[in-house]
Amino acid sequence: MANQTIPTQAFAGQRPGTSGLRKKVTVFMQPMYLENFVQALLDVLNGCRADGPAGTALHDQTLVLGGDGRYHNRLAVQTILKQAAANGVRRVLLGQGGLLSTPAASAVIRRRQALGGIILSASHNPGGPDGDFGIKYNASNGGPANEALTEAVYARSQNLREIRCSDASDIDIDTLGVRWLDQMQVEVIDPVADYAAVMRSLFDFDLLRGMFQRGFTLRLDAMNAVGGPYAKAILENELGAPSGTVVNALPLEDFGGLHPDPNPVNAEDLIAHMMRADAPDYGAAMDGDADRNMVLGRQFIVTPSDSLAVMTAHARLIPGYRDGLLGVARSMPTSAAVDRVAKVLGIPCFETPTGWKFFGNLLDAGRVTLCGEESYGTGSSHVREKDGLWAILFWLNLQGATGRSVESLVREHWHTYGRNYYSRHDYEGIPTVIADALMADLRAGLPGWRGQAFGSRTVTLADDFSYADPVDGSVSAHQGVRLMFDDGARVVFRLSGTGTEGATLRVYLERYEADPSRQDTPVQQALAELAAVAEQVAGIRTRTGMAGPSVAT
Ligand code: G16
Repeated sequence: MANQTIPTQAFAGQRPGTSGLRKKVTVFMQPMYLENFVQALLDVLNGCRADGPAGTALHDQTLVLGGDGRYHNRLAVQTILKQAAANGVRRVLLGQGGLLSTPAASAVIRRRQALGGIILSASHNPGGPDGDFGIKYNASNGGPANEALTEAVYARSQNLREIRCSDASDIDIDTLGVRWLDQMQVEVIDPVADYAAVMRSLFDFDLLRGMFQRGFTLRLDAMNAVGGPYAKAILENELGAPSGTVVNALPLEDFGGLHPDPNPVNAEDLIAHMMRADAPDYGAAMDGDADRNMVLGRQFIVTPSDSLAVMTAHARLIPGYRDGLLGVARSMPTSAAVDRVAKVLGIPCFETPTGWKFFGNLLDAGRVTLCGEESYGTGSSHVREKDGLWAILFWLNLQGATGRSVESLVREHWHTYGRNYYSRHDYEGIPTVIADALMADLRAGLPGWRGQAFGSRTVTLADDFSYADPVDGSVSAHQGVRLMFDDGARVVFRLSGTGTEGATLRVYLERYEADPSRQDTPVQQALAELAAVAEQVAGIRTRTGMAGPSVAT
């Protein structure tokens, strides 16, 4: 078989966002669209500059490849394999059937000491021919590539004139074992094995087995996504949870029409089960690529920010964290609930921009052990991605170790540390020009807000969040407009970096309540005043014509 050199032209807009390049499937299916991005990536990994000649750095390297199984995944895998072969990659470790959850890909990269991995996923975005597709690169630490690398790939993509691709036939990606694509070795691996080994090293599997033996009940909704096989293998096959504990467990190319985003809006079936009088003890869900999680108790929903705080407070009860935590990190829009725990524990707490990639340096430098985000993501130093099933097992282990329910763990937490009422309001599908103008006006108005009163609250800080990475010194500016008030409340505005249609404005609302007798107000009611401030400051309804947020979680 021969390597072909095929002329191409650059596509505009191939700049990776919060987590890789995400576009409509129809965009990715344009001839050469995927190929261009992959060539740009392989060129950069091969040591090329934006417009320099091809290098050879990949010739003795291993890459990991797999995705969440959404529509276009299998085709993309074959294309990428042929491009990798023609660009001199020595070996590819491929998840069987082209499947690897995002945290499992991270685990494989780390355990097998690969150069990095290509992950095919648009995460929680809907799939199918009319849905979304995505591709991202994770580096040798197992974590999302940093901005320097993604910018280099973008620059290269804009200068691309040709791609290199093998004209070999498609290979069998469904049978475990080693095969060859030209000079490149492809090893089709069990997508679960490495990941399961990591979980075994962190949690008390005997304790968990005993819980299920004694009749503990769990409903885990895998949302017809890639997490299903992982959850079945670990919970049902290894820990003895009854068959049927994991529902929607078969990964489907269109997620069975579900929106695989584990939040109270999109996981409505799980919420309905957990609100019933005969609800299971514990409920949980994962997203399209199994890196997000939502945890619930009977008639009780845990917010991601509270989840991170509770996990931090009790981490020593989990075998993998019995020596304590080095520190914790949260993204800026995530509530400050975990900050209070870190203070009591006497450990550092870092505030980073949105995007898991910002946690990588802190984890690599040994400055933090747990990380979390308001967007239903929690993780630890065991991999370099957020990890849905890990978080679900952590909460299971926590319930087993304390003998307490999810609700009682959270309520006790509020009692001890106070409650950070928290909500995110999303305004989806706004025309980009309107969203950009709204943010530009907010930024322009920043100097005038300090000292301004809104009802009983006064603004003490108004800024556009900027992050200086404490490890490598790199600065990421314009990460979100913040209004902080004298009572600790805040309103944050930013545009999503993961959408594929128009713009999504995210408004994050938070206020603190120390008094246990006032910790039971419905969340939207508790935050109504702050929502009104956000509207007053940004004029969202007038500008967008929307009567309210499309999603409030
Ligand atoms: C990605 C990132 C997360 C981020 C989330 C939302 O998650 O990895 O760090 O919090 O997007 O980002 P945005 O607010 O910009 O839409 P995932 O699960 O989509 O990969």
